Amino acid sequence: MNNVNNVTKRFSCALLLCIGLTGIVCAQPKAPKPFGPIPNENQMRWQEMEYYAFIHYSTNTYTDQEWGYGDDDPKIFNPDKLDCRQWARVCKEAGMKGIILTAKHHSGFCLWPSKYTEYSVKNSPWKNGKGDIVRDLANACKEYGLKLGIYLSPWDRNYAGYGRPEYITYFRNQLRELLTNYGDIFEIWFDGANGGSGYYGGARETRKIDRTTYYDWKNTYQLIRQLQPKIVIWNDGGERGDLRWVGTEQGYVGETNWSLLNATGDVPEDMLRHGLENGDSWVPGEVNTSIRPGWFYHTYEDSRVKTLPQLLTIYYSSFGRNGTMLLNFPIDQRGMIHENDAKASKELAKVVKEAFAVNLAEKKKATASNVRAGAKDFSADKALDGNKNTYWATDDAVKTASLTIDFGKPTTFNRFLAQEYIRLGQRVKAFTVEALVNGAWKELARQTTIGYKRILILPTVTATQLRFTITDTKSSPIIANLGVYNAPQILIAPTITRNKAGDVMIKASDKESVIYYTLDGSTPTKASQSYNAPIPAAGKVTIQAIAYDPVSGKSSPVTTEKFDIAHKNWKIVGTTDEKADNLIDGNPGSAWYQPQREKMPVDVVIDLGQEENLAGFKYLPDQARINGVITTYEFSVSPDNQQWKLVSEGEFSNIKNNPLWQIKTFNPVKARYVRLRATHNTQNNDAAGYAELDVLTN
Ligand code: FUL
Repeated sequence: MNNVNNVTKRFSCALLLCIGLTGIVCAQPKAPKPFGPIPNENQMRWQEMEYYAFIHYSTNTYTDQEWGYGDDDPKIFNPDKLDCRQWARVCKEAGMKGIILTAKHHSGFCLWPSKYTEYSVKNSPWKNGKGDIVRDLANACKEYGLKLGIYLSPWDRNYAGYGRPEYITYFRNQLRELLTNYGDIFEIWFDGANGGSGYYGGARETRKIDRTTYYDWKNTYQLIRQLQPKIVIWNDGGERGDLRWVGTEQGYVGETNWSLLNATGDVPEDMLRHGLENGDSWVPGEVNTSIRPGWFYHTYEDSRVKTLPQLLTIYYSSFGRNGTMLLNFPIDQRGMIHENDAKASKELAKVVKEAFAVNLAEKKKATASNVRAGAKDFSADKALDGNKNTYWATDDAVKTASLTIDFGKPTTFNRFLAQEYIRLGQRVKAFTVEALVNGAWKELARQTTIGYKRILILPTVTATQLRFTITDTKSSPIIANLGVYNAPQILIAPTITRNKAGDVMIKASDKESVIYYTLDGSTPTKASQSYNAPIPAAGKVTIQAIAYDPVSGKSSPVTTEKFDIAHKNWKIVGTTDEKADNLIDGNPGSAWYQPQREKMPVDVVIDLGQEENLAGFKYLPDQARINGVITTYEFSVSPDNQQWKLVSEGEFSNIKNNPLWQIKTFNPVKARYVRLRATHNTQNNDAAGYAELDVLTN
């Protein structure tokens, strides 16, 4: 019936057009009008890039830090194999479209020989001070057909005048250098970390600024747009840019994701995550995350590179949810992207290519409950023609509509992709996906927004038809593209934990696979020991495990966990709260908070039960909540819980945005008691919380 309607409409349109040509008055082509805010050309070009790289590289790479203080000698910046062409090659092979480089991170060290400071590559031994990494990368990007973006930290912990008006002149001079000397820049990135302790030309003090006013962003933006009219501005600071942060560095944006915000006013975390349905401006989300736990390179993270399933999850949770994916590579001390990172990103590209190789819906028979009347063809098959500039549109008054794809034969699939024609606004508020299985409709998904691109992971089904129904929309829906795919199954690496008693538990994420493990450092295979019950492992131990699917013969990536001494005889001193054991129970999912009456500084003391040869400690903040996250600390040890010796103090850099394991090492010392003193937290109040606290022994 729908088909008949479509044919009749198309026929009458053609007829009207013909009459029009012969001179009789006829209806003009009736294309839908834009609804609400729409992207500008720069935002559109950026959105279509979908996937691009971040590169973090600075003096931090040579000091094992996440945030340089601004006082490190430029001489430590001495790579022996720095190769921007290798960076570009890896990014190209990963399927990325551009690279954003930390030209200057918070330490103030510049990767280009800025005229305005001595704190740059020009005073490093690399190329005898004659090098320019921004230049080398701009050239490499050109060679590999990639776009170049720049991260210029507004916070500068080296510059003597930071916090005073003179710094704004300095900052703009640097912007001018970067935006005039290196060709087209597609994106400029202004991080939100602003003001705090630093070297500041030797003053070594804490400088506070008001990030909404200090940088006079309005005039800075004007300068940027004048120098680079095609740029998009990312700003997590005081002034709304063209793009927004999604409120987390863990690699996801909300399932409901509007590309809208209001031009002014506060943006709480929840709004960063989901956008604002009725916002007055187009401010789409960019999902930034690192391929490793940290943004900068640390050798101890060589085994912590995100696994394929983790990267795939990020893929589906970023541009599968109307965002773009900005994946970071930390450059290692040689000046290269580490081979583990290159391998992981290449694997992701391969799997994504396989998953989306065949669109099972392309050019299949499509029927719609409503097709817009007009001279142009807005019929259902425009959503299946593989052309993102044509679309299925309905009459203006339509609030619900469905499009049915007839595969012509039973077809197996597990992915659904939809794209709105966002040049005319983001409209769809809710939709469902159903499959016709053995003659009955079965609901596979009930979801909210679509936007530029939405991809759903569905349970695998075999069906003859798929029905996509828009159940609610701000204005009549306009769908540019639909896709249906059958992605190969990917086995997820198991998780390994050890409880307080010293028993190791290994868990697969599915029920079908078998777990194999090793304790001797060798790579597990299906010939290794199979896991059936907790493994007693009280001392230092390295466990590696895989999940193996006997049906396909496929294995998951390997999970490696290194455990130090067991916590069996450990006790939290000075509290009767049983929950305090949560911080030494080996379960990152449980946490303990100091009682409310405690004021900073707040101590936690552990009795290790016997003297140990200590060489470091590890702190993991609560993974479920954002309060009680310690930022500065003092760590002391004692033989008797009386005489204390301070062995490490400092900051847990970037812990607010990236609340991961914080690892600190110190010169080996023998002791039975350890004390972590929290001196500040991310919220500047007295809360101190811990998911885990652990020690490293020599
Ligand atoms: C954060 C910074 O403080 C980190 O060091 C990193 O550059 C990340 C991309 O943004 O907020």
